[in-house]
Amino acid sequence: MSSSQVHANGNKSNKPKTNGNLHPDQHGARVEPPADGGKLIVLTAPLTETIDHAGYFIQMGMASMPIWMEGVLNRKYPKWRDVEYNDDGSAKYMPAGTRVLEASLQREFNSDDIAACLPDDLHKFVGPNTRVVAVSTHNPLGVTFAAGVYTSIFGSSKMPINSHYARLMFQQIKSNPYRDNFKVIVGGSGGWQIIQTDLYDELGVDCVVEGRSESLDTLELFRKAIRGEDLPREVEVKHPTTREGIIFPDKRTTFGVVEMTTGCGRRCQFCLPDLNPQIDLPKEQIMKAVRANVREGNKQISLATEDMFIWGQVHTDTPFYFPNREALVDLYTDIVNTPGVEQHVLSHSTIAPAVVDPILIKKLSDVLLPQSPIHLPYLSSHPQKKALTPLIGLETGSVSMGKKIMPSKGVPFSIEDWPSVVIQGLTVLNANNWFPAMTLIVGNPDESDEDVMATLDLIYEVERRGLFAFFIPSVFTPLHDTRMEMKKGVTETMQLSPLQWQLIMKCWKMNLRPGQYSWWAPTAWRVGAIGLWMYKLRKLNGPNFKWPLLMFSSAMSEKMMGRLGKIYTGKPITVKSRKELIAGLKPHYLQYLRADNGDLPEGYTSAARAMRAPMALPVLS
Ligand code: B12
Ligand code: SF4
Repeated sequence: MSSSQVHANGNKSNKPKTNGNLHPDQHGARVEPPADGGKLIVLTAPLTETIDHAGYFIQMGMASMPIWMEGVLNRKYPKWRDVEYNDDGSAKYMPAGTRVLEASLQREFNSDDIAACLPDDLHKFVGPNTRVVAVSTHNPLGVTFAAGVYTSIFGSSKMPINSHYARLMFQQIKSNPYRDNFKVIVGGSGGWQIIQTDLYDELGVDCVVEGRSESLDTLELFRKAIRGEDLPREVEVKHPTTREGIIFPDKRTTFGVVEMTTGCGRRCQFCLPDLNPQIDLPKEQIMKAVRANVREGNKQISLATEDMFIWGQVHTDTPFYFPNREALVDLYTDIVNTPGVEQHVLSHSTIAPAVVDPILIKKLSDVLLPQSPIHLPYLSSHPQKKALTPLIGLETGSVSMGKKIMPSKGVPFSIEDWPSVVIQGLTVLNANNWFPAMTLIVGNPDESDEDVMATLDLIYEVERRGLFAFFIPSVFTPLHDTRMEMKKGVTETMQLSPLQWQLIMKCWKMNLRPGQYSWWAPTAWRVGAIGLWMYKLRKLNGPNFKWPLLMFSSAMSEKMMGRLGKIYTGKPITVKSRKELIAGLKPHYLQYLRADNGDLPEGYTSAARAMRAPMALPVLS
C-alpha cells in the first residue's frame, strides 16, 4: 500500500473527534489544528532525552536526580530546555533511535508523511490524518541501573527528572484531541520498562516494540496501525545480523550519536546489549552519518558502542579482544578531522584493551584529546586540561562474584586477575588523561559481605595509588530478557547492608575529590550531607546508612571510624604487573600482542611473528 493511499483513506474514514477547528493544547490554550491535516506518522521522544547542549552528564543527571531537585539543574543550566527547530517546527535533532526509525520508515512511506518533533510541538503535526504516534525512549520510568538508586536514596524512587518529562510526553499524547484516530507505538532501549511495569493504560500506549526499527516486522506493525487494526501490546522484532542490515540516518542526532558497533561479545550475564549480534559498522557509513550531522549544524560527534575497542576486529582472524590499533586510530582521526566537527566524546568501552595495547591508548589520546569538550583541571596533564571519560563497567571487585556474573569481562586475561586488570588498565588510561566513568553493581544476587569487601579493597587500592575514575555504583536491576532476568536483587535502599552503603558512599566521596580543591567545598559537603541526613535521609534509608554517610561527609577520619568498628577500611591487594598478567595468558594469545608495548616473555617476539606469518618472515631462533 502506498502512503498516499493511506493518506486519502485516512481522511475519508476517520473524522477528527473534536468540534470546530480549534482544540485545546496541553496548557489549555486553543490552538489551530495542523493546516495539512497532520502527518500520517509522527515521531517523538522526551525532551530530556533529546537535549544535547550541556554534554552527556546532563542527561545522566536527569536520569538519576528526583524531580524535586530540578531547581538545582535549572540554576546550573538555565538554558537546558532550549532546543533548535527546523522552519516547519519539527525538531532539528532527535535521539539516534528516533532518527534510525525515521529512516527505516522512509523505506516504505513518503518522507512528507512523517515528522519528528518534540512533545510540546505535537499539536503542529498530529491532526485528523495521523494514524501513528511513535515514541522512542531510552529510560522512561527510571527503573534501570544507576538511575533508580539515586532517586530512591532521595526518596521518590519512581520520579527521576527524566521520567517526569517522559510521563508529561505520554500525557500530551494521551490528551491529544485526535487520540482516537491513531495508535501509540513505543520503542527504544527503555520500552521494556513499560512492559515490566504494565503501565500501558496509564501512559496511553498501544504497543511496545522490542528490537530494531529496521526489522520488516516493525514496518508491518506500522502498516497495521495505519490500517486501523488492533495491535498486540508487545512485539519482539529481530535485530539485523549483517552490517548491511543496519540503517544510518542522514539527519542530525542528539549528541551527534552515530552507531559504531552493536553487540559486544564478552557475555556478561546481566547485559542486554550483549544479546545483539556483534557487528562493527562500515567506516564509509559512519563517516556519512558524521557528515550529515555536521551539515545540519552539529558540532559534536559520539560513536555509540558497547565497546569501542572491538571495532575493526569483529569476525577477523584475530579475537575481538585484541584491538585493531591501526583501524581505530584511522577511524577516529578521520572523524575528528571532518570539517565542522569541533567536539568528540567517547561512549562505552571495556578496560582490558588498555592493558592489551597501551600504545593504542596513547595514539588515540593524541587524536582525541584536542577535540574533547571535557576539562578536568585537577586531574589532566594536558596543556588545556582536557580529558576523555569513556563509560566502563567495573561491576565488582570480587573475583568470585566476577566468575558468576561476568567470567569473560577481562578477556584475554582470566577473571581471576580482574582486580589487577582494573588497576593496570586504569594506570594506562590515567597516564593518557582518560578518567573513565566506571559503573559498579551493588546488591548482585547472593552478594556476600566478602564480595562487597573485595570491591572496597579495589576502590581503596585505586585511592592508594592516586588513580582516578568516577565510580558510579548502581543497585542491581534484573533487566528484562537478560540472562539474569529472573534473579532478584535489592529492591529498596532500606535493604542495603552497611558495607553496601559504604561502597556507594565511598565511591561518591572519591568522585568529589576533583571538585574539593577549594577551601569551602569540603565544609559545604560535610554540613550539607549531615543536614540532609537529619532532615530526610535517615528515615528513608534506615540505620545502615548513618556511618557511611558520616564517612562520606568526612565528619570523622576513616581511620577513626575503622578503629571504632563502624566502617571497613580495606586491605591492600596484590596487583600483578602487566608483564605478570601477560605471563599468565594462554600461550596461543601471545601471537596477538604487539611487541612495541613490551612485557612479552623473553625471546617470544620473533617466534610469535613467525607463527603469525610463516611464509613472509624468516623463522628466527
Ligand atoms: C549514547 C547512549 C547514551 C547517551 C545519549 C542518549 C541519547 N539520548 O541520545 C547518554 C550518555 C546521555 C546516555 C544516558 C543514559 N543511558 Co544510555 N546509552 C547510549 C548508547 C551507548 C547508545 C544509544 C543509541 O543511540 N544507540 C543507537 C540507536 C540507533 O539505538 P536505539 O536507541 O536502541 O534505537 C533502536 C531500537 O531501540 C529501535 N527504536 C528506537 N526507538 C524506537 C521507536 C519505535 C516506535 C520503534 C518501533 C523502534 C525504536 O530502533 C532503533 C534502531 O533501529 C546505549 C547502548 C546502545 N548501544 O544502544 C546506552 C543505553 C541505551 N543507555 C543505558 C542507560 C542505562 C543509560 C542511563 C540510565 C545511564 C545513567 N545511569 O545515567 C542514562 C539515561 C539517560 C536518560 N535520559 O534517562 C542502557 C539502557 C538500559 C535500559 N534502558 O534498559 C544502555 C543499553 C547501555 C547499557 N549497556 O546498559 N546514554
Ligand atoms: S562488557 Fe559491557 S557490553 Fe560487554 S557484555 Fe559485559 S556489560 Fe555487556
